[in-house]
Amino acid sequence: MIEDLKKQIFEKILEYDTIIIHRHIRPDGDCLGSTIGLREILRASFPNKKIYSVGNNDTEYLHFIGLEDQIDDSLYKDALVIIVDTATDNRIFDERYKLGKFTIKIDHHIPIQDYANINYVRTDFPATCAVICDFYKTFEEHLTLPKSAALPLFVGMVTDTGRFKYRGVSGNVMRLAGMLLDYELDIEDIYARLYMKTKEIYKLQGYVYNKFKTTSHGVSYIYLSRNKQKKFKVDHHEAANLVNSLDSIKDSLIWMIFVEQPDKSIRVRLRSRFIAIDDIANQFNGGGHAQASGATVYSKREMKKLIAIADEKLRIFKLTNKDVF
Ligand SMILES: [Mn+2]
Repeated sequence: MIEDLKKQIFEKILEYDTIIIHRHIRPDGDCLGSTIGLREILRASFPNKKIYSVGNNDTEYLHFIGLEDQIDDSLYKDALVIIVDTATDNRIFDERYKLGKFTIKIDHHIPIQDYANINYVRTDFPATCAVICDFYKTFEEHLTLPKSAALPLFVGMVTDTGRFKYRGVSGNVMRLAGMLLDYELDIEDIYARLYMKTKEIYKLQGYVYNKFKTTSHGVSYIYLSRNKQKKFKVDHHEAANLVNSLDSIKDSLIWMIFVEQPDKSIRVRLRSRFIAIDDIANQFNGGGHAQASGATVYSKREMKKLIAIADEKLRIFKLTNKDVF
């Protein structure tokens, strides 16, 4: 089945002279890494085809892996469109993917929507970049992987695996990453570029470290109002990323950040180890993964309720799991 799908995709790539790669809105490292990585493989392998990776280059910190292309609508006529790293069609950037003649989805998220003509989804891989590398390995004899592809693909693997830290990282994934490192990528340079933070974020992080609270059974949390965000000159997206600052507190198995939004609602990011919290997120207009979820509450009172539910969950968990803290 998997081998079959790969073969079908390869045949479509051979068949079309114009190939246009799309991705999701608000792209991260894996998203841009897989679009640019795939583009560079295809360009190096098929110099006579027209290959584009469509985007507006709005993610500055990732410009070092390569830039996206701005193309004319007319190119879509008779084009093959490949959409990477995108689970649902409402998240595809941009609408013009519909103008293509044939569409292929390549992804690693839980498949909730088959929006393309061929849908190739590998939830066994932790990053779409790994899916692309695996595809390359399968057709190695017919494809070329240049250094300009190795860099974006490696970056995508690093970012989507939390620097090779998540469970989805298998021996196979490490071998694929190793294949990319063999291009003599400068790993220190890459990490330095990816994990730079502004001094404003550092200051706010200091505030989070000083002011976070912990409930009696170990839920650590912090609330960041609009005023605080303004005071520290940090926007609400950046503020929400600070949830990770609370990730390794002994005896605190659940941690969360509450960030007041411009519309006054409160965005919640929930994280945990050893215990699932997606059920809590589901009760508060959210959802996600077992140990990384998001939710929204609309008042301080609702926020307290959410914290109380998490605390109670930990109380019960700790009764039966005495040695995992
Ligand atoms: Mn991804």
